[in-house]
Amino acid sequence: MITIKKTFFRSVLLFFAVCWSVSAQKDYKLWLQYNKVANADLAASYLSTIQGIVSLGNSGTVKIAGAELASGLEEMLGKKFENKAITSGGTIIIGSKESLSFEIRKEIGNFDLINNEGFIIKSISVKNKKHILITGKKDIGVLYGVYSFLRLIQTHQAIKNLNIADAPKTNIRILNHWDNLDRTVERGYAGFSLWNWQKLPDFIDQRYIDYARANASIGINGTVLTNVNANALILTPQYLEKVQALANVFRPYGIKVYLTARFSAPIEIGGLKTADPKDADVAKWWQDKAKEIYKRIPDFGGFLVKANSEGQPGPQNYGRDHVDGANMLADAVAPFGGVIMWRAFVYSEHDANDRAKQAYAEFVPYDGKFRENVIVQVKNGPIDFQPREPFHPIFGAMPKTPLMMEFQITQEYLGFSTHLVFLPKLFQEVLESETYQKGKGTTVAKVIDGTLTSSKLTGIAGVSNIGNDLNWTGHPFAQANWYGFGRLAWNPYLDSETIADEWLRCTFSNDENFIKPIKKMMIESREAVVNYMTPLGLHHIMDTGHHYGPGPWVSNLSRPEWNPVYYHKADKNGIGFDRSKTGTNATAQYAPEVAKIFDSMETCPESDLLWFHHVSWDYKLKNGQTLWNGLALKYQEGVNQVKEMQNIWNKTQKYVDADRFKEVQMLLEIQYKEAKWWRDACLLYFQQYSGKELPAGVEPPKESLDYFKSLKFPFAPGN
Ligand code: BDP
Repeated sequence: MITIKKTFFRSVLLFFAVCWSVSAQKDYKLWLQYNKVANADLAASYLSTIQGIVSLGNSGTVKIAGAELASGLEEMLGKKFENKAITSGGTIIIGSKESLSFEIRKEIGNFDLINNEGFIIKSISVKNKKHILITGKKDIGVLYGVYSFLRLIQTHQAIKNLNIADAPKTNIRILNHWDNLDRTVERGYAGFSLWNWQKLPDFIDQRYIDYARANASIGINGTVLTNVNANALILTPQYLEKVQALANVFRPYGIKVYLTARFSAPIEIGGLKTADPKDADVAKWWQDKAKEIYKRIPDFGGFLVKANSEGQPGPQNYGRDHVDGANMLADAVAPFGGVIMWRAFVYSEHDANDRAKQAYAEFVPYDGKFRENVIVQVKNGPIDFQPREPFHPIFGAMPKTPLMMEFQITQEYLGFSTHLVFLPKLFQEVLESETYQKGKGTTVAKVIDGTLTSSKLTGIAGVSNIGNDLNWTGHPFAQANWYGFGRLAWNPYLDSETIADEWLRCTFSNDENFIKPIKKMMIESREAVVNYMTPLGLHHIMDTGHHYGPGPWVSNLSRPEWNPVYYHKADKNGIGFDRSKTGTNATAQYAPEVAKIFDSMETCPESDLLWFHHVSWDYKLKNGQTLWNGLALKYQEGVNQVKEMQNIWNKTQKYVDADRFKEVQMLLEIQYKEAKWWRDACLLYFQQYSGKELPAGVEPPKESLDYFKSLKFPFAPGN
């Protein structure tokens, strides 16, 4: 009896252990699930086309490409694919231009359709035998081509008569990790930093390799390992040795390592008395530091710098300006091909001007003054990664300077990793915005991909949402934001719906009954968050410091522009920040065509209304509602949208593994609760000023304003 019980108990344990590991693997595998192709006809057609693999070339990158192809195909088609000779037919030939025989190369003809990172996938015929060729000018193109080919099968597309040429439209496609050396992550909601500094350089966690795979599969080619609020210690030999180990792991995946440079490092770790960029010893110190780094890491990408911003040191500490600082560092890395990504996220407590205007005011006069290897990194909007902001006016105003986009993938202001919000929708909105820099059609995307300026240095950065959580990003759907960021960095003209479609098929299922409703849910999720947090152009009304939950009442912070009351300006006359020409005239920082639209309440899109205008509570919105009623109804709409997301998700159980189904279900429940929290807290607070009743259709709050104000979150993550 006892043995039976024991055996039973053991098998139950084993059962759970197996279940756990299967689902844990699913979460962990991101969009690289490589699910078996269940449709027999489709699988048969793939199998009839593919007989084997021919791998040309010996580099680490081509070896990885071959291994990825073999294992991906095996998982999806249930068959091992041997290395074959070209003579046998039906092979997938992988190799860079150089590795191809003349006979095969001439099948491609023109390699100039692609750049050095691009790829070509083509059905070809050699001696009357059919093959699929995956090639590029360089090995990295071959790897990107392999991931793209695997994605065709992941998304159940035909692989007959292929003729695809694709290449990235930006050079620097990079994740910015705000990771500290103690492994906490600033604004990180998915656990601790991946970088285990204590065990590096000798212990190479499998996660580093899987991180590189995931990034390479979407074309990300750079990673800034450390927080913009930088620690100079990363530049000491003790840490550089560890950075070198990571760079060695990432290199064959085409990923360059970058670091943040603390401007005062020459003092802190160099023993100098100053960090003045015009001081010869300081410049020499950075030159030597660059030499030291490049000796270890010959393809080191360069530095990302946050200077004279939110208390970080910078050239202004010595009476110099951003150009002096950036150019001094640029000169240090230039001999090695390095770049400086200099951030334009600046605003000062000593400047009484509207915060939204400060970065433009400071940086635009520097246009054309930076060295060739400097790229200015600009946040998507003029304030700070809000659920919605109009595009940053700098994008239309520095034609002689390479500008790179900075998006935030981690959801600092968008509900952390408990809220489902599909960010590519937000990214797309920004990229499609018309700057009118050179008339109609000159969108933000055209500024940053260099079409407009023919800039050679182009890029898109995303503040990473990755941590050491089992599923990398905290929320299973936050993986889609990492994925979508990478896809948009590769091609800023991609549609977010296409991205959602791809991601869902690669991550969950190809079943249309699943794809259709869930895609719709993802696409609408962004507007839902805007509606229940900051509708009609409201912004920065999150609670203090951690930015978790509503705090429109906060007014006691030392710097005025850190207080939500600064941004919403609610009073008995109305609500909103007058940035039109009757107010701070921030609209004048845009091209006249854009300024004109934003300037008038009639033409300003209602989604940005309170960003640009202080509007009376009785103002009539386009739908005929008064502003107060319209605002309240928007908050309610956001809550309803989350309820609808729950309804949609609850119907998908049969298409999703049990664990991910449950995880998302629980997270949506949190999101629903918090959407109501946002609605109730904000409406109760603003009601003090409007003095009006909630309109019909808005659920009355169950708690008092004092209750919402009393909520404290001393250990909110990421702070
Ligand atoms: C703000 C974050 C802060 C960052 C800063 C930045 O709250 O943690 O350091 O941006 O981008 O949004 O430098």
